[in-house]
Amino acid sequence: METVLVSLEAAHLPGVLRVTLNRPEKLNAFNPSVHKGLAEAMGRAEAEAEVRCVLITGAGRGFCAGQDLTERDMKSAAPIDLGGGLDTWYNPLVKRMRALPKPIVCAVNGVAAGAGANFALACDIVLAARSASFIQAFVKIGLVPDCGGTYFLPRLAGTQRAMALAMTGERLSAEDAERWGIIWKCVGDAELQNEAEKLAAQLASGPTRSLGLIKRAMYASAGNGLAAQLDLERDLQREIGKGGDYREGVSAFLEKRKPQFKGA
Ligand code: T3D
Repeated sequence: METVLVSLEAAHLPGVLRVTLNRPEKLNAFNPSVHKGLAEAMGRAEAEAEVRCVLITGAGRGFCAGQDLTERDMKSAAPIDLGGGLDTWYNPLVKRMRALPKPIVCAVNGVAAGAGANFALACDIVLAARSASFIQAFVKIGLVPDCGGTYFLPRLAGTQRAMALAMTGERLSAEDAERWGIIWKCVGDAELQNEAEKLAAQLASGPTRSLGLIKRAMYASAGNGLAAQLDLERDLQREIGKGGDYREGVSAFLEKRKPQFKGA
């Protein structure tokens, strides 16, 4: 069984690469096969011009329960090096997601725990079903948050809330995640896939290069002062202003019609 389903449904959702974590019996926990599937999906998103948006979700009742804990050998007394797995899998994945010059939408369909929660937060726009929840489960097994959690959470929720979530491992409902600004929207369970597809389709028919540069500017702001950020905006505006989608956008406005962006 494929542990990650990847499809570019040209007819149904043009331009959207749908990526579904597919180990429902383990709440889609990460194992090497899932990581390989995600690495392949990222490769397609990076290489294929037809892909103009990525939509990530999970099969079954969970989104992702983080690292598959059955993969770890607790019987041996030898020290366990968890840094290797982060170097090989999680860290490159998060870096590639953030560097991808195309939007990534996440539809969190159920519980997102440990690295599964932070994988969701590494996406650009996160929707969640009302019954979904986010758990920084690491502390419950004596670990520290990884997969970018200590970077994303304080920036999204503030240090106090990030600290408490990480230190208690308390479950955060999708409604509270929305209220705290950790995710974009919480929607009814039955509406999640439709809402996520609608958003992904809108982004996939948008000015892709512009969306990629918006992403770059937003993420650069965490490490920049105002002067550097203003300079970056100028540089990006200079670059994007030379593209066809800007001409098309302004022309469509002046001609009172809907723009037909080509992602150029
Ligand atoms: O090791 C490294 O590489 C370091 C990196 C670490 C990154 C991390 O992500 S550490 C955090 C790992 N994740 C967790 O600690 C979460 C563990 N899971 C849970 O706490 C609960 O399952 C949930 C709160 C997520 C959901 O609870 P519930 O009651 O809805 O479901 P359940 O019954 O616990 O789980 C359903 C099945 O999925 C169950 O299998 P079974 O008994 O029906 O055969 C359960 O064992 C399995 N499952 C859930 N999470 C994991 C898992 N199997 C393996 N690994 C999991 N993480």
